[in-house]
Amino acid sequence: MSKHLLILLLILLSFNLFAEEDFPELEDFWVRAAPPGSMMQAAYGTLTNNTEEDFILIDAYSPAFKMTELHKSVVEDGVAKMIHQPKLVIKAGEQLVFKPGSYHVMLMHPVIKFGVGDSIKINLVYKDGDDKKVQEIWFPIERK
Ligand SMILES: [Cu+2]
Repeated sequence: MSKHLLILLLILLSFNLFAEEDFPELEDFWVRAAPPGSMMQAAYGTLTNNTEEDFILIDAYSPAFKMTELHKSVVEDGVAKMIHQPKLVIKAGEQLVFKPGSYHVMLMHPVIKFGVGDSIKINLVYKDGDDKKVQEIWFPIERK
């Protein structure tokens, strides 16, 4: 096999590997900075599904927190509450927006110290048939 053909095959193979790891695109993602000692923080961002398949977000976890959950903030009878979301479907071509007062990734009980200017890794877990697939994202800590 010629060297050029080998390189071409490697390039094609790597494109193929990337194709298998298609995920919704995440934009404007951030974690709201919290005062020291805070037990809860939230992550926000917009997930856009530019793929041909539907995505089902079922969980999230972060090495920086003991507990992570997918939540939605709602107001019921004038009372604000957060409801655990066991499954969020992002259909092909659609978006899921995590923003204050709505969907968010709830981050509870930090295990390391961090602040504005740092980034923390959050893994988004999608259902994949009987299996799961994980999208790793580094979220910047921001004050806004
Ligand atoms: Cu919450």
